[in-house]
Amino acid sequence: MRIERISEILEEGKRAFSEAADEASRSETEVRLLGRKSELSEILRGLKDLSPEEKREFGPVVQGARRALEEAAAAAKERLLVEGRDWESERIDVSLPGADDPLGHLHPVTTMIREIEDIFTRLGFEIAEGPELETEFYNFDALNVPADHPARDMQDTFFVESDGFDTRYLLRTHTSPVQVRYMETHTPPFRIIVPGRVFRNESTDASHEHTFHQFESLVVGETGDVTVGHFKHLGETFFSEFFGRHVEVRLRPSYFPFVEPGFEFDISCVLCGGAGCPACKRTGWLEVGGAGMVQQKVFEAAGYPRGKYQGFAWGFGLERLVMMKRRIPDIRLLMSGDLRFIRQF
Ligand code: YSA
Repeated sequence: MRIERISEILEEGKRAFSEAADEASRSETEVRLLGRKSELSEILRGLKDLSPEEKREFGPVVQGARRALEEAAAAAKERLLVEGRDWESERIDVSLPGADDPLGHLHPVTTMIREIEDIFTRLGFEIAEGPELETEFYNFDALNVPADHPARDMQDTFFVESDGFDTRYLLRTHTSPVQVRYMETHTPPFRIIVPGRVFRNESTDASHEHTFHQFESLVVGETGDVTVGHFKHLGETFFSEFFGRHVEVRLRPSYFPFVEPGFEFDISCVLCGGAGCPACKRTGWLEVGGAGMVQQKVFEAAGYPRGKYQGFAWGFGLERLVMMKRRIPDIRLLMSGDLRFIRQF
């Protein structure tokens, strides 16, 4: 065995690996120089037949040559991988504008609920809520709307099949049932608002939806502490803040079984300032909801003693306020799911 021959194999191998132009020739070189039938493997196998002195002399040289060739083979593989990449197709133009990933945003009704909650929270109100699937008791009976009373027809109701239950379930037609639910667990004085979704079994048009939102307000204190004057003032304060301009409130006598006296609640037209325009049908006023002083029977249904407390409540249609504020001509657009509409907000 000649040391010179091992050096020759090593030199030739290093050159062959560094000159390999593609993976096929690199791999062929690897088999030829390092494979089982290669000269180097043959020499390695022959080491066992040498004398101990010769083993000591040749062993490290042959092993070293093999390691060096394996490293040269790996380096060539790495080099060919890098050279073989199609860098042109992977080029990134960092000066190009970024991809347009559209960001979602809140629905105008949600934005408005938050705005209303903000205003009332600043005025010291608490926000309460109740179930959308309601019992006939809270939606009607507790609000002094007895069974078979014509007042029950004022709101067309989606009743839910309630066989097997003691009570009849329905989709609440207004947020007023939360009044009684809240009072059952709280003692006056308190002031709350109740924003929420309500449902009515009625045909739709530009100002009527079957599913819409109301927000209720309920303020209760000891008898004599809460008056219609407070109520009118609160309405003016809220609507002026909400529309960002001075708004007048007008109360017209009306009937709701759960209040006495009851009112229709009008505000001065926010488009013409009360002068008269098509939006207010030239009256200068816009109707926004119902209101009144809470009926003692409602207090009794909540477990309060008759005559001890006094308070007012109102229920406003939220979509109609959104329509006024955002100048939306048809309520049905809000629930249409039409992105061309929603993206404007
Ligand atoms: C009255 C007195 C109180 O002490 C408390 C609350 C109330 C309001 C009562 N609960 C109620 O629901 N009255 S209402 O049937 O006249 O509805 C109130 C408001 O909801 C309406 O003024 C209107 O703005 C809105 N609304 C009613 N039906 C609607 C609707 N909005 C859109 N689509 C409908 N179908």
